[in-house]
Amino acid sequence: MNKYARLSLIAAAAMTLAACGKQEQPAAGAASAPAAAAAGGDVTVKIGQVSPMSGPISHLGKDNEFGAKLAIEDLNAEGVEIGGKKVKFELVSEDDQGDPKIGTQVAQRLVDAGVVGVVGHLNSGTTIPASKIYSDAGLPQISPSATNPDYTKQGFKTTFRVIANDVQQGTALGQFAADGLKAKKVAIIDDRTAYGQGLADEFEKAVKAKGLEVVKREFTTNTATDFNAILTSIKATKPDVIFYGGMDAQAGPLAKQMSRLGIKAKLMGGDGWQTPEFIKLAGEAAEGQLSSSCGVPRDKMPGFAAFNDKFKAKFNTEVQIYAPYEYDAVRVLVDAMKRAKSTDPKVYLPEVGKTDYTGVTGKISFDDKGDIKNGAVTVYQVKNGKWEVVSTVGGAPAAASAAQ
Ligand code: ABU
Repeated sequence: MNKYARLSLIAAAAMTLAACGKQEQPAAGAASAPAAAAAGGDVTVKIGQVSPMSGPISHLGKDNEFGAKLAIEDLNAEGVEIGGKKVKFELVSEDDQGDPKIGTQVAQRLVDAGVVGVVGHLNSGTTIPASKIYSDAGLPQISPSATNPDYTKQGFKTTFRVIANDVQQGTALGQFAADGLKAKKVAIIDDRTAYGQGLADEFEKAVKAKGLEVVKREFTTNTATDFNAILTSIKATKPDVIFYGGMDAQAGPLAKQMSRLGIKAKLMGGDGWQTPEFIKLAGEAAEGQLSSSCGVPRDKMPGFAAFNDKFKAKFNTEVQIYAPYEYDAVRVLVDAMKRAKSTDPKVYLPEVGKTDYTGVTGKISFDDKGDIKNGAVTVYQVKNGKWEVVSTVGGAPAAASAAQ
């Protein structure tokens, strides 16, 4: 084939592509979506989501992914127009296994895949290292669940979260241990992750500020299942409260083993185990235990009832914890694209910081670091096999009452 014949073939191929009327959003830093749209037809825009969809907390990773899937499905059903062109959203989902190293690998994969924004990761321990990769690529990142304060303290313009952080959560829990439970002595265990250790540190500061005695500080790992040695040494110190900074996969067996050892102290912790899975894993030992979530109670969320109905119908399972926040995080990205009239991350990133959006979980706006403004923390207790609201701090009017 001569040079002119080859050129004709290339030109014909290019015309065929244009006639298809559908173009993929280019990778970050490449031509913008409106430029693609100007060539004619709809634009397909990729949004990334990352969570641990395998391993001990895969139930939470899938919960996050389901939230994102629902948001993408709703947006596509509604029909979104950005910069005068119809946009179809596509979810690119990655499993980071809750491992910081894999977290950075999949973050790079999402950048290479040409996503225009990322919702995730789930764990603080993966979210923080991955955030450098997204920042370098200029991609907005919204975590629906990572609560370690360091995530938004790095000076990146790309980091956001739609829930309260662990300074707020640890302080609320510490104050509740002192004022709500009237505890005098506490023991603290954490799983040595960025989240578990960070939250335990904040809790320790808060209880010490209230004059409580920390009788023991122990640690385990986020894959451990046997806590008997730790609990036996703690039992001798007779604490009123044992605080566990970590996830439900450990908190469930921990509660069970406390019960078997005859430990009467209340088990307390944060959002990592304020889940139906904790109750399933702990069985009868869940009764009376307390943990918090970083948000208002579900009956105070403007869109939870409708979201919950859709979620159950589509996925045939109950919401664990972060799915509604994940849903909102996807919609916050798209809301910013609409206001910027562009799906190009360079163009719409500044609009993410100016968000003023009411979603399923409530009102979302960000401070200058990317933390949610007026984030709430709600303390729950297991009563008759179900999580019941005990009190809420911030975000919504407080409704404090002491747990029994
Ligand atoms: N916020 C609890 C679970 C996720 C994390 O921060 O590691």
